[in-house]
Amino acid sequence: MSKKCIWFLYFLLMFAAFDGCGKVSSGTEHAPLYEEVEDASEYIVVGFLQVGSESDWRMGSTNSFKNTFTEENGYYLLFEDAQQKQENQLKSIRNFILQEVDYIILDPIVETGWDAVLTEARDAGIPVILADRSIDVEDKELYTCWVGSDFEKEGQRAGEWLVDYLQKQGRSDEEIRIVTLQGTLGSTAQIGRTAGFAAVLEEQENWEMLEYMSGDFTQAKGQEVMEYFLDTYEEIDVVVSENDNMTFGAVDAIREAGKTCGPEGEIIILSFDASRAALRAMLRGEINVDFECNPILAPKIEEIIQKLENNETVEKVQYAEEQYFDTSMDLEKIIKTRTY
Ligand code: GYE
Repeated sequence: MSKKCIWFLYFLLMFAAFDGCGKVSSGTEHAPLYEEVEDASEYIVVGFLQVGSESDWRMGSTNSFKNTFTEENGYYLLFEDAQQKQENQLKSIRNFILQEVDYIILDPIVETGWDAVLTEARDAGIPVILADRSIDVEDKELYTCWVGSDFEKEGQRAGEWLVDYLQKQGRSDEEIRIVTLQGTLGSTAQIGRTAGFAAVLEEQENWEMLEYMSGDFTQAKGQEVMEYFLDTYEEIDVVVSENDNMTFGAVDAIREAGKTCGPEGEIIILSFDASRAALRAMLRGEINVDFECNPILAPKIEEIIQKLENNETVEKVQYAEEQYFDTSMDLEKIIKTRTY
């Protein structure tokens, strides 16, 4: 099938997805239609399945893909925002297969449930590259490679930071009560961060994890869950929040409950992502420490695609470099260098 035909098919599929009010029924954001593309065969056509737009991290990731896979760079990017629903990603992969895209880049919302659809992609001869989160499939050949973060290391680093911080505060022998705001359950970021922190927690006799609960990586749910924690537990010493946006919600809930947090407050806050907005909140004294997670993955993936185009082999797993930030650092200077 020629690329022109593919675009025509795409046009028809999108047309079929419109409901009577002229809105896209799946609620996802769609790429430009056939008529807007002069000749797609000039480009490497990449279908990217984004998780959603739930966080600052996510916006950084979206910008990274949109700025890298440009027509100027020789790409035509089909961008799908799944609004945090795996069923939307499954549908979009099947659409990409029908359109015979050259590559599929998948940021999977959760780890399980991909075997069938990725077998379809393999049968169609379309390479699948995983970005950010990973998947749990029996046959690892169903994807070409994964570029993301070592989430378990991030969680472990958070636990080790807390051991060290409490020691410096002379609180090593105190009873430490912790709650965790988890990300989307079953996502690699949640699984890894929870497991990494738990490995350190297990070794501390005086730490108690009061409860784990998911805030789905959003500010609104983060606030709701934190309100519940504050209503339920009289004493909370530490909040582990698996992303910055849930942290913003948690900080609001703490304030509304008449409590304080951060280096000078009652509750120690550990966060993940290290977005610019969170580092600003740290400057205001609301967060103690933030473990970086790098969303700028598209340039590395573009390099991989170029290698694949030249029939070169690529590494199966590639981790992004990461660090952490706390108030002992020159945050004003660091904020200026942040890109998300
Ligand atoms: O931490 C969070 C986002 O998968 C690493 O997803 C990503 C996570 C990130 O919603 O802010």
